[in-house]
Amino acid sequence: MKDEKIKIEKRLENMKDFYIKANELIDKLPDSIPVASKEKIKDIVLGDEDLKKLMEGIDNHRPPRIFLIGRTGVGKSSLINAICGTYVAKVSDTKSCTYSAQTYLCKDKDRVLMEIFDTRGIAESESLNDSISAEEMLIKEINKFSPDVAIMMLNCTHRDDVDSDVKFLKDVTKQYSEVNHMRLPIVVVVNKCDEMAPSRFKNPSEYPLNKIDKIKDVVQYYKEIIVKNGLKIDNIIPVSSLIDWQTPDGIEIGVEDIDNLPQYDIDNLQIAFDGRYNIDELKDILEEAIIDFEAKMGLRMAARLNEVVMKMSKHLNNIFAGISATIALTPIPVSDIYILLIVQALLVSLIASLSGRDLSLDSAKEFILGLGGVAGAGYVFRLVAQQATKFLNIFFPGSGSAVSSGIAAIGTKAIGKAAIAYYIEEKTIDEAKKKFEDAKKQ
Ligand SMILES: Nc1nc2c(ncn2[C@@H]2O[C@H](COP(=O)(O)OP(=O)(O)OP(=O)(O)O)[C@@H](O)[C@H]2O)c(=O)[nH]1
Ligand SMILES: [Mg+2]
Repeated sequence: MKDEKIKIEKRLENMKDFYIKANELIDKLPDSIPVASKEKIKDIVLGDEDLKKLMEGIDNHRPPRIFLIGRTGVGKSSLINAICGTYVAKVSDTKSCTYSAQTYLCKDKDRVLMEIFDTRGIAESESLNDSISAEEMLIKEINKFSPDVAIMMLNCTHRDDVDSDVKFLKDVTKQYSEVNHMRLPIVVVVNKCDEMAPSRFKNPSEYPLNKIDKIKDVVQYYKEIIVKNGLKIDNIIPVSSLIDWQTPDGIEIGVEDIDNLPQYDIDNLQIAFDGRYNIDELKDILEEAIIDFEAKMGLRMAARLNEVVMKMSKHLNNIFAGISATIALTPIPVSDIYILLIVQALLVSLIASLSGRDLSLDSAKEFILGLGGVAGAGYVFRLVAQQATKFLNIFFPGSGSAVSSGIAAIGTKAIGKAAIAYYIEEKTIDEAKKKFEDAKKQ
């Protein structure tokens, strides 16, 4: 597991190294491309803010700070495990706060995955007789913690009175935006869906329709309360955090006994039964909701490292589709088609670098031309502005002499998809070609 993580991080570094080299690579392009065009490519590709941020995110990610609010036993700790996909150690933070709240770091071995501010909610706050000051104190602590997102956890099977917590969150968001000059994203999670009747169906793929309908009703019920109280939320989602754990030697163990295990067993706990429902969807929602880019990347690194390469390559593909559209709109002293090819070659090389390979721009161009069925890389080098329309017809049949930004974006995306299939998913070149054709048709 740990080796796998190191490998993934190496692949990300590899991509970043290629990106850093891109400047030089563009300079080294054949002299038939005017310097002005090379500069243009650099401006557009290397000046692209999203791309810059993506690359920076590889180094500059930080554990997201999550403010969890929910009654005792609703499954806050379980949710964190479900999101991380491992049994995460909770390391108490010394700067801990009031009796009704606690901050801790979630760690997987030596990696800090997330910072959590965990509170049982205002209704369970111990100094109810002095609730105003308790509430104020809590809000102060929350602001000090400065969360990237708040998760409000509710129970699917008992419809608790949540009015007070909803009102409390409303106060929290009000003060948060005064302090931070931005909105606190809120995601509402309705947990323990597996326990909804018929509760014998624990495997999400086997949830019968009547169970799903009942879950929907509960979500609707909570939604109405939230709306009625005027709390603005980003999203609400029903989930199950159910994971049964086993030790490396295959003995199933209840969560309440885990802390008594030898440290080795705790570090190497495995999933015996995975009853997680909607957790991937929740990760998407959280990633969407978190505004700070470094925290967003941190969540991605914490929650879906094994999917990070795929996510990154898709992200790259979207960015380059945008870049291609920009190029098609920009007057460039040499036909934009050749420029597009170079940009697309950069994309292919970056995707290949994410797979751990070093692919030169020339080889990337060969790959692209291979998709179009043009044999031989030599063709590429002879390809100059005058021949561009021939090239155009390979990729964008019948599109005439100028490429519209829409077509440029679609073409680049199709090439990116083929590169992802071939380099990341290790499909055959024929399958990659098919991806390319399908994407173009779409
Ligand atoms: N069936 C089922 N059990 C769950 C789920 N989530 C949590 N549990 C169980 O509910 C119990 C409480 O879960 P915790 O994650 O400790 O709840 P918590 O909100 O962190 O509780 P406190 O830390 O005491 O506030 C544990 O026995 C969990 O195994 C779920 O989605 N489905
Ligand atoms: Mg807990």
